[in-house]
Amino acid sequence: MNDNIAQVPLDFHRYDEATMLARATEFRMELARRRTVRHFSDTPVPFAVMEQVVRAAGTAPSGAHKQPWTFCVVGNAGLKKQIRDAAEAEEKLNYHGRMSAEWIEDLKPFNTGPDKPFLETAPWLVVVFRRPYEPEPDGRKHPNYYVNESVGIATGMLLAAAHHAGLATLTHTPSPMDFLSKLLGSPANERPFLLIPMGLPAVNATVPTLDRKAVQQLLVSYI
Ligand code: IYR
Repeated sequence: MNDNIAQVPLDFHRYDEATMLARATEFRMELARRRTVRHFSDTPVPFAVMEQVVRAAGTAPSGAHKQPWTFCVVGNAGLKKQIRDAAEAEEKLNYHGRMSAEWIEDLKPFNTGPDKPFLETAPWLVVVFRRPYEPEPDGRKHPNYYVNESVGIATGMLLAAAHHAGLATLTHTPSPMDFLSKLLGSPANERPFLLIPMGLPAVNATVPTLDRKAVQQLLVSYI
């Protein structure tokens, strides 16, 4: 045991087996209703909700508990427009040459393209940053560990928290994403990881029919 750091009693809820199964099933069914949404309403969502959702993401485990993430929540209309313009400029190059024919073909069911109106329509854009290192006071770079894994887990928790709160999300990957660092003035040790519009779906929002892997396809068990 580590005797340098004070230990405290674990706050843990124990359930009987029936309750455990009921809770696991209920949560799975709630998550199963989450869909990536590409048509947003401009209905405002209180910042207080965003704060709770980001705090939920911040409970994620991370390498050596370095918490190598920053969540930038953008609601300012002017900034959203600048982000949209810059993202669309990159996406034009992607869709008209940088992406393979195979990739374009794989995206057909999702009706994506270089136009990204949701970057202005959604009330909030959450820019997730990964922090590969922390600057030391003497200017040295102190590395973080398992940064992609940690930020990936935190982002999954962010999406689940948003869904639970009744917010739709889109995991958007404009590429390359350097423009976000410039527009948001982020420090050198923050690198954009994902751009996630959040808000309510447009009233007429549709989503493509898609199958999820059946349990037999995604679960391998040795019991
Ligand atoms: N970044 C582009 C292309 C794109 C790529 C994948 I993989 C997607 O699942 C969806 C889109 C865009 O955002 O349009």
